[in-house]
Amino acid sequence: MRVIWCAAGLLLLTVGCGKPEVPTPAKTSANQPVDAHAGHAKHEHHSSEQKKWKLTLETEPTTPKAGEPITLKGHIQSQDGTRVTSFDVIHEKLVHLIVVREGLDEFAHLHPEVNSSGSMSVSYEFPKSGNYRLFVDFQPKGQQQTLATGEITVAGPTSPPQKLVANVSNEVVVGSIKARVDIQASKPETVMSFQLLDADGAAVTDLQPYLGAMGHLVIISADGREYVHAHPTGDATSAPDGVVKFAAHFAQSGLYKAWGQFQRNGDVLTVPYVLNHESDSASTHHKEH
Ligand SMILES: [Cu+2]
Repeated sequence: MRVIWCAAGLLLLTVGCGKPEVPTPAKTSANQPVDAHAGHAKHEHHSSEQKKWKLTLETEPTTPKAGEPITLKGHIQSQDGTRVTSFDVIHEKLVHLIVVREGLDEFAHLHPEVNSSGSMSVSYEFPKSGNYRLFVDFQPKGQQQTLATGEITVAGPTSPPQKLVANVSNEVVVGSIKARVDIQASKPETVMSFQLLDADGAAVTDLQPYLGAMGHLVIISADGREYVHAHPTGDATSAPDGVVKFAAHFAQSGLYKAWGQFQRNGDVLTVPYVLNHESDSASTHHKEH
């Protein structure tokens, strides 16, 4: 296992001897979270925040292979090398770990255990080979919510990254649920709304709070550089009409993939949606069908 530090503090963890296809090192601003307006002050990311965090990752076994369970471990250091050992709880968890494959066809939202020395540990099984990007969404005690990113290359049968394509229909079917996605792009924030319907078209009336909110929304740019963890507008603890709205600030135009997560009957439902964000247009209504 080779561990490489890039200038911008981006950790590349590569496995094996082959030269991995690695994205260019992040530019100064590239690792900064997108300003995410969440309706709660403490969840807002500020683009003025220039602090860098280093994420060191390792896996057991050292060579992660697609379809094989591994233990993923890591810790975070501030720019001066100080390890982050105490965290403020964000949405019931000390750290939220988002894992995506290059091309954004695979997504996982994990909650590693964190010990008193700040070591994170979680079991995971990478579904496919390829390059994965990891986002640790956390809040060092007494500071602002922030982000540390890393990368892992996973061995296994070749599985080239998929080209990201914007959804043409605003309806997404996930199991027995249909989600109708509506996007109101305006300044300063874009409102993304998910209307959840049963197989028979009736509104889902029994959504449960998931990690302290009626839903969670992660949005990542096609190149994996920008990350938003938005939360519902308002502080509602129920959504009797099956509608959950999120607000997010996009830094620039481009293709993004969003994953809305909701809980029903104790199960987490993940609704993926690819959108083309145009930051210049005052309103980009998604076409009906
Ligand atoms: Cu989480």
